[in-house]
Amino acid sequence: FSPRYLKDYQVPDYKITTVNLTIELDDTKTVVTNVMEVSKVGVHQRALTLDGEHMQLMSVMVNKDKLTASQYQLNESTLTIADLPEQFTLTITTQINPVANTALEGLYKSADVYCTQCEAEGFRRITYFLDRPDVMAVYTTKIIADKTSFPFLLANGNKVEQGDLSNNMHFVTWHDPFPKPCYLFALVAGDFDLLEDSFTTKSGRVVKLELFVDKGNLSRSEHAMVSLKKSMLWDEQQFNLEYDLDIYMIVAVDFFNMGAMENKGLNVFNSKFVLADDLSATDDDFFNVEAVIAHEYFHNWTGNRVTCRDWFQLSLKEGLTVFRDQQFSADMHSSTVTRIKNVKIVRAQQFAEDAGPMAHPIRPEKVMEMNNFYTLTVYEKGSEVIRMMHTILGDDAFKAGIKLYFERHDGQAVTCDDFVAAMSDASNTDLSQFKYWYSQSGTPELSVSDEYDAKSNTYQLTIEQNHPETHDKQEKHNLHIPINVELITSDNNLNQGGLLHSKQKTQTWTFENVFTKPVPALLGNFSAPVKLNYQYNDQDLNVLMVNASDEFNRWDAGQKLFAGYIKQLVNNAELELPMQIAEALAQVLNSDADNAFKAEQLVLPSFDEMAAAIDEVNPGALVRAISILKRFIAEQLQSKFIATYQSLCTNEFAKDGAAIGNRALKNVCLDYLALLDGANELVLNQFNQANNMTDQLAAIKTAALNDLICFEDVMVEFARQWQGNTLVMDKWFSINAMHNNENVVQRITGLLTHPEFSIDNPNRARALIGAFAFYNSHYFHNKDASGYKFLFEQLTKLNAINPQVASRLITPLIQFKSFDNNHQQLMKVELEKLSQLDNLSRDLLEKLTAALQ
Ligand code: HT7
Ligand code: ZN
Repeated sequence: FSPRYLKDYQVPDYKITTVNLTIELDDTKTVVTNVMEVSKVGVHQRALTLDGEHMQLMSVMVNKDKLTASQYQLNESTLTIADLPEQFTLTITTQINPVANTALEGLYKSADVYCTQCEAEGFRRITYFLDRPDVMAVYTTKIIADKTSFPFLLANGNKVEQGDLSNNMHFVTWHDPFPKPCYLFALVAGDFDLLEDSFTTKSGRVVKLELFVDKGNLSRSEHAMVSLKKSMLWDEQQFNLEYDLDIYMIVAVDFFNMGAMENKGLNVFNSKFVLADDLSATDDDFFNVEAVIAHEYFHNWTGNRVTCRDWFQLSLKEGLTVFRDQQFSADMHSSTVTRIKNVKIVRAQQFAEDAGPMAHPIRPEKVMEMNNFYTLTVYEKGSEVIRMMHTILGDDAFKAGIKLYFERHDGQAVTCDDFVAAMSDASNTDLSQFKYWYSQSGTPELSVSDEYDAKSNTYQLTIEQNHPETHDKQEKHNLHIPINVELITSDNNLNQGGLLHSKQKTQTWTFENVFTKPVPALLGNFSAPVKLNYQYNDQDLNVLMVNASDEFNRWDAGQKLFAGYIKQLVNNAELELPMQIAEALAQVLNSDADNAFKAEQLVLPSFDEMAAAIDEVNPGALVRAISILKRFIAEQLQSKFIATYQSLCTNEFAKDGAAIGNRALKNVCLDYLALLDGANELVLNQFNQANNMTDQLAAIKTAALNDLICFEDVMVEFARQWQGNTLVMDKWFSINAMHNNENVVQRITGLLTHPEFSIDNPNRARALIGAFAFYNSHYFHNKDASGYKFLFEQLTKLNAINPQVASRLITPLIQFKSFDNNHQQLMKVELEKLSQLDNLSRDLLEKLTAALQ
């Protein structure tokens, strides 16, 4: 397992222009016949080396000649053929075993559905191929299978032929006219319910929309279809991008490694991001379904029409597409609340990744297992980098840049440099320093100081950039960092600020005509993915919470106020808390902001956000600090929380923005009230009265996090009500894993044998094992190491079953450096044990090597 380097990129020696696949589906002996038109790139005598693994090679033919074993070289992962002509037809037949494929990469069969997942390097498990994104071909795919079990046979592009064969078999042939890399190839075969609709594009073409779901789930697929149509319209309106094929298909499957996959014309989705109805899905579920549908749809241009030259460029498509889906969500919902959700992910999780052993730039330079680089850094920080360009250039110039990017590169496989060049050329802006964001890992830190001179009425802001060392020991440069600044005074009569461009180690900006000392609201709307240090006092933060004109800044000031006290409480649990905190929140509750925003303002920074901001965290002390602050607020504002809670209890269920905001605020009140007398009754009552999943889930979650007496009863009742509904039962497994009780490891160990649990299914594994390791910070980090040991045992199994899932779930263990020495040692013991496994997958090996070095 040796790493690959960006610097070693070379254009391929051969190109493959057409691929004709015939796939005869069978549980254990699927036969794939792959007829390719191949030609040399340039004049050379080099051999052709194709990628291929986990398959049986049946035959190789060059033009009409069948090769003997001595005419090619075959090893574990490649097939090499020498002495080839300039241009030839290569026919390769392979046999694969979809049922045995528990890794869910390539072609697999689970829950009676044949399905493929080829990104990043799964196509090489279907046939021998140049499995790299810069080899783009036109595909024709013929699928043959039993007609009764698999009435639907789907692949990319348009259906061109279908017919019956002997022995109850049938076939369908698909042709995709757009040249594509093999990672966008897809095939699905199964029996589904089908939701049909259509969309008329701005140029008047009618596109058929087809959504395939498990039988009986049609009523839960409406929201996904509506979301798709909204996405298609938004992309036309915002970016002038129109869909290109005659049909767009989405299939929801139960076994899937990630959220969804943007295969050309045939998206495959984890059913979690398709199915939603009023009773079984939360408001967050509805939001996420819409966002993921949009994300995959937007890939049709940013990813499919223009793709990546190599996998180091992954952020070219992912960062840009995340930015696009975030803008879409912001337009469909509250833009501030959407932005807050994005920022929380960056601060809590991406910052932790940047500080951990797998720190990498958004364009990594070294990769052992590509699946390990579908990271928060590539996706979320990548999106922040695109957002910064949008901030620096402005909306019009940014859109002109996107237009130029497509004019230059439609149909090509390109690099992040090509993208930035289009942005720079279209806007006439020098982005050369900005480009370091692509090559530099780590979270920059800004130290801000200021000086007010009452005599000259001037105010000076000085910003210093620091770039802490990262695990990859990269040399660091100063970056071009856009910093939104708003100067606020307590009488709110100052309207100054704007976008500062920090480019040097230290820079000072002077503001004139400032008649009272202002409070600076810095990094408005989180204008750059950085940590910021400025010595605010409580009064400053109060001024910002009330007077900042930007809602995001008001929220952020509150978060800073809370974070400051949590940090102090970590070191001194006896600290006396000032009434000002409660008063600030009382103001929030009394304000006329919308309830979704108020809810965000009331939520304290999470364990992960705080852990990313503190050195050598003692997890127990951090959990305790957060709960002390929370209890203090609950006690001080009890009557207000009760009044607000009661005012928001309604018998009617609605799904508009206001109703969603009401539920969010109500459940934040419940979360505080759960710490006080009467909690059990309140939670039980909400559970019994709930007419929607948001409220029902909030009730059981509150019972779990506060270990309320009603916990067991509500969990039994919930499971009775929802047994058989796998997506809802996943929520139940997660709540079990979050139980704030010393017996939680015993509880989840027992659940591993629950009839509805199966470690083979990634959603189940994430729901139970992942929720414990990621969200039960208290008991995962228990001093007796029982949490770490539990994770070790599950990873041992997952390593053999599904390395991709194992590799995601190891994250909380490899980030041991952010914890105190005691916990670090305990975590390392488990990592050492894992590194001794005989059959260690490349996925885990890469992470363990980085963590233990
Ligand atoms: N482009 C996709 C990334 C992906 C993936 C999806 C499903 C299963 C395995 C996968 N490996 C990589 C998803 C996306 O970003 O849209
Ligand atoms: Zn994506």
